[in-house]
Amino acid sequence: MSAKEIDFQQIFDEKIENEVRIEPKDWMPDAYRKTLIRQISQHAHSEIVGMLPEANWITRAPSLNRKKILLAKVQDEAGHGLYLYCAAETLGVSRIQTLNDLHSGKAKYSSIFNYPTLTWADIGIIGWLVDGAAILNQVPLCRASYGPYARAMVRVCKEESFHQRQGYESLVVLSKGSPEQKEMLQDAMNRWWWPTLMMFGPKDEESSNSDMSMKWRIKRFSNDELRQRFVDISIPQAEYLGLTIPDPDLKWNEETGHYEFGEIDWEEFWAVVKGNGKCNKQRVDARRNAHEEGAWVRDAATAYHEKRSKRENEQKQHKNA
Ligand code: BYC
Repeated sequence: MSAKEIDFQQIFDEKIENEVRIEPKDWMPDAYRKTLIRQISQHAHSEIVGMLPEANWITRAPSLNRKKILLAKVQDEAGHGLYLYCAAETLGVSRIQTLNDLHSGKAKYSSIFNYPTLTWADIGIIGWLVDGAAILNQVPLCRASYGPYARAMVRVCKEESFHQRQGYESLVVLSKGSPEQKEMLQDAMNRWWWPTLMMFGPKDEESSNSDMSMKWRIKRFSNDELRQRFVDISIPQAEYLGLTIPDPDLKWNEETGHYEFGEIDWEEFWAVVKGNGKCNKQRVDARRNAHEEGAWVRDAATAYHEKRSKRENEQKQHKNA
């Protein structure tokens, strides 16, 4: 490192220490930039791919009101993806490069979206559990050291809170319904509980990025801490819905004040992360097709922009003449 770089490093370290946000034009270590691009782009892809399992139910929502709510929610997720792609761009990576990585299957996105949505109860469960897990993970990210990421998270979290509530509310209705509706709800719980716990990432001792991300104050809590918090919050909510948790090892520990829960199937987690989940191929194909089918919109927008710039330049030249 040159003397100049050592100075920059010191300024950077002091900012992190004093909770001063790092902004796009500030000097930052390459590894910090790289890990932010990695996490923010994965996060953006998760939002966009995450639209697919729910969009699958827009045409089949059981009432006009549920359809409106679901449409609004799925549209919010698109917005989250766009804020996050913009935040990644501030770090010097182009949108097309990021998207190409998703379409080629190189980029990761949250494992949870590689599971199918088989019944209407799955949609409520996604709102309650998946958005609930996302909130727990994302609220601390509102204090992430990188300004554009932290600011994007503030708005995202407000919307996630509505998503979580609409999901839980729809499940309360099902939980008071017919025996078939109750059975459908329990079946959804059985299929989504464990994949939701996997959303928080590998256990702490296997989390390769955590140490540095905590040091840089991108992450504030470890994967296991957030997972435990999620379990503690969700069990009473599940009990209110009359649900059984699909975990025979689950028990309350009076001494620690936390629930103890069974071992996650890490083989399944890594298989899904590596592209071998039930819907990985379907999800990436759907995104790639959507991108290809949207080419004419991008071409039209570019042509319009060029035409407008040309006209503006001509008008300027005319004025100056
Ligand atoms: N799935 O060292 P670790 C939403 C990877 S969308 C796949 O602990 P880190 C919603 C990890 O990337 C919200 N991969 O990593 C949308 C790493 O691989 P690389 C999604 C996972 O980054 C629509 C390796 O495993 N939320 O709410 O310190 C509808 C080792 O992990 C997963 C976010 O994206 C996983 N679950 O911690 C409804 C939050 N977990 O990159 C809802 C932002 C880990 O080294 N991200 N991996 O090759 C984060 O907070 C962190 O990146 C994580 C992982 C906690 C997820």
